[in-house]
Amino acid sequence: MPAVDAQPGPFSFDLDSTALVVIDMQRDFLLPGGFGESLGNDVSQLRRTIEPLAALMAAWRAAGLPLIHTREGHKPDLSDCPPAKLNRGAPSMRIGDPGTFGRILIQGEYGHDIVDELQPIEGETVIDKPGKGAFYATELSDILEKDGIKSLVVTGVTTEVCVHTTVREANDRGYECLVLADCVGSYFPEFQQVGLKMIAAQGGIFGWVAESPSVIAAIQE
Ligand code: C5J
Repeated sequence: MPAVDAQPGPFSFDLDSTALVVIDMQRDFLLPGGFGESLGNDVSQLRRTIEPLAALMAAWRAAGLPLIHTREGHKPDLSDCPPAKLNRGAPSMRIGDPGTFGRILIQGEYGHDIVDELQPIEGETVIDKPGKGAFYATELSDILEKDGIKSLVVTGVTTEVCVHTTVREANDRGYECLVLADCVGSYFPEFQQVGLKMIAAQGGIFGWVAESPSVIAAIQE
């Protein structure tokens, strides 16, 4: 069973029951000139994850292991977006409004899709989720159960929002979660730092935190 150096201690995982989850690496969040940047965010804080994540995904695919992508977004008629979510953010820059890359966070729009560098390949699962967590109102639980998955290697954006929510949801459902510090990103450096600390604190209250090169080495052994 491979093991990687992690906080708060080594993380061991079984290659037959571990999936890589790549959360919301979407153009609306990551592209310069897009929705994320238009809200005043520094997208370079997220874009630094692209290169290590591409390397991890290549190694993961080469090892023939399951890879699941998620995309946060809504139907064009917004019927799956509750007012409590829709009414957030700057007026005229809300979900469904026209943005640089199409209607913001709407399924089928250019901005809703995953950045070119990390596009899914044939056979990989893509989960469209209306919430922050990847389990809420999606088929993720069923897919993991069907495939006998027990552990998740969690990556993507943003650390304190959709990554954290998904890890917490996964924890409550009995999954062991390893979060990769170099493959998750926040627009806010302080949230990145504290978000990662919160996962591994108290003996790993939500899971483990490591760096992607140690996972790549472990699966190539
Ligand atoms: C946000 C996400 N930050 N994917 N979404 O609204 O974290």
